[in-house]
Amino acid sequence: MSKKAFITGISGMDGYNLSVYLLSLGYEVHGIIRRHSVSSTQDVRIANLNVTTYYGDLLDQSSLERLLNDVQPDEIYNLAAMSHVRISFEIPQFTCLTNSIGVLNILEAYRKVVPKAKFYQASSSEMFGSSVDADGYQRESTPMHPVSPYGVSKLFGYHVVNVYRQSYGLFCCSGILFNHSGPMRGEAFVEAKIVKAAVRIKLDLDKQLELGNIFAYRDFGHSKDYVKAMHLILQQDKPDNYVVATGITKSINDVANYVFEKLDLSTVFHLVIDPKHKRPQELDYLKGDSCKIRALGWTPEYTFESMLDEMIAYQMKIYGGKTFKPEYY
Ligand code: G4F
Repeated sequence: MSKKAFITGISGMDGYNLSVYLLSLGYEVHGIIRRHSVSSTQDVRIANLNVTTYYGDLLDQSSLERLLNDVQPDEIYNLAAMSHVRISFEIPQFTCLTNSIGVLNILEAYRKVVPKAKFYQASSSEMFGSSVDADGYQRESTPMHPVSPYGVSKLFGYHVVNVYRQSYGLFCCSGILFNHSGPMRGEAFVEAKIVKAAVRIKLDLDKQLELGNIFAYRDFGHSKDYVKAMHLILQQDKPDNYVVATGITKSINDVANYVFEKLDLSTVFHLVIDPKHKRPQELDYLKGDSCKIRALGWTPEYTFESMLDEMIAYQMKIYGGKTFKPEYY
């Protein structure tokens, strides 16, 4: 009989890529979608996948319990979140409710209804905040000092998963994922914003790109590689937490220069710095040491360059081919 997966946040980039991966492994895939008023854009990524979706919400305990009881999943992937760091400064309470209490809600539903299942929590490198080990890396043992409401909210989720593992013997784990992207990435995130703008400038559809702080460093991987890590984490004999990263760090300026040069453009003529895109407090530097998960056999297939090349090609197809798809957000 095929294994069953239950994914919160199934309509996001990782939800899409994880669904594709699990379907390729023969899983039956179920997931929840949060209802919002523009229903046409709600499941745009996953509309053509053979997955079963339901309305649900991390803040609606009753729907979580009912659906877990109906589906009886073998694996639960909690990917749902308010995932935008700058916006978490604007809606801190909603962010914390969803990313902290929401995790507690689904853990409680899991504990009560399907405690034999395995549980994956999407933890984030944003939890490290201003903390870096002396050798310039962040790893599982690095102290966490978040610098945003988002980082704090994710840290709660991370700790409560540890508490439920230790207190109740549940198979619940965190993947501490560093920035990851790909063609399905929402354009509110910087690398996707850069690629879309550069392609539009190249095609004379736009003139300039506005960015905030271009001197922050991030460790960028590809979502397709990172969803394989999520699955691998749940295939182990013992539950544990793992950093998932490439170990290579690039500034946002590096991203912009790579993308613009790839299109024979220059940031000198098209890039404008606008303080409105800056955060009240910035996380300056991320570089992950993923030795622990690499010891299980995980290794990323994409490089920084091949990931951005794929994203450029995807946007070129959308705008160059004049086949406008609904925009992701
Ligand atoms: O693309 P970003 O918004 O991603 P950020 O804040 O690193 O968060 C992402 O990665 C986390 C993992 O570390 C995830 F947990 C989280 O959900 C999300 O996927 O910003 C990246 C950097 C920041 O330093 C930001 O200040 O780019 C800088 N930046 C400069 N101009 C900009 C812009 N970011 C955005 N979104 N938009 C700009 O115009």
